Amino acid sequence: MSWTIIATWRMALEGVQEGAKLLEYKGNSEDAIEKAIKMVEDFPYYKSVGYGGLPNENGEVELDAAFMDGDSLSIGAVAGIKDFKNPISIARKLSEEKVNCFLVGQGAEDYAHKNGFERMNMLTDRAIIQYKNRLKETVDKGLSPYSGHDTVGMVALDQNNSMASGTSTSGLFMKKRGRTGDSAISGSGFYVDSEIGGATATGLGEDIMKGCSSYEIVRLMKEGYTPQEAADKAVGQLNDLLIKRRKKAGDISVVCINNKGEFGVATNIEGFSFVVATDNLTPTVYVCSSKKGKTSYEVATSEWMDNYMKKRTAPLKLK
Ligand code: SD4
Repeated sequence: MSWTIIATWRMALEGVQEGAKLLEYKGNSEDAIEKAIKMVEDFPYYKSVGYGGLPNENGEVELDAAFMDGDSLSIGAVAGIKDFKNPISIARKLSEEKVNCFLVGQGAEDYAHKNGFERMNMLTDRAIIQYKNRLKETVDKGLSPYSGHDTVGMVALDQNNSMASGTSTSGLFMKKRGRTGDSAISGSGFYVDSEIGGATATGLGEDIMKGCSSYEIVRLMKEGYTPQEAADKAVGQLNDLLIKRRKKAGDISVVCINNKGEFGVATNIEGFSFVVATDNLTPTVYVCSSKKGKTSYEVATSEWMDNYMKKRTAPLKLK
């Protein structure tokens, strides 16, 4: 029987490897998503997800996460949650609630506490250095504070044809307190329906939400487009619309799979990476480029992989 798991960015590799093992041994897609995303959240060098995530402009790490079960269409999500170790697990637990399944800020923290989730200070020394340096640059040079993003988003299909999706992010570096993007918003940052397929997005949430990109991709797959066609069409159309109406489009990248496990990917930036594993493909990192609305991708070279980790783990100094 076939299975597939796909995720945004190279940082998902170790998680996808674990998720793939589960799927290979007939584990379900929900467990695979939670396990894989937890691994990304726990790795301190990834500065845009979970522990080690970069803070908002007040120096607080506010996290967003969501979980969706493609069989029941149940959704759970948290936004702006502070001081809890694994937002994806809280989102999954919330997906079991009939109402009150999307909680923000203090309400999300109260729920997590009541349900026994582990508390943790998510602000690392490394993130503090980046915050202080950025503050200095922003004040000194008047740079826009909105930069730095790499949300992890995943979709999985298991051997019972069940699908699930999840996201986790610290959002945009130096965001306003209380700001949330697409990642916790159903249809924008993620969507999955086991009878069709699923998609997840990363990039500038403010723009992704204008196109409800994940739902749009699933809708296009339902109309008969292949995952690759659906991804290119959804990203291309939103990119063009934003340029037409607003003169500018933010970063938009998506990955998706249909319920046969075929995958697609699209981006309007250079260098978007993603990870995919199937019953026929060991977990593999690809790097994308986009020309005239068509996305192509190549297996990441070992040099690219080495540089990626070196860059993430390089010592940081206060400027
Ligand atoms: C957000 N979409 O909060 C997220 C950030 C992100 O890759 O994806 N970064 O807007």
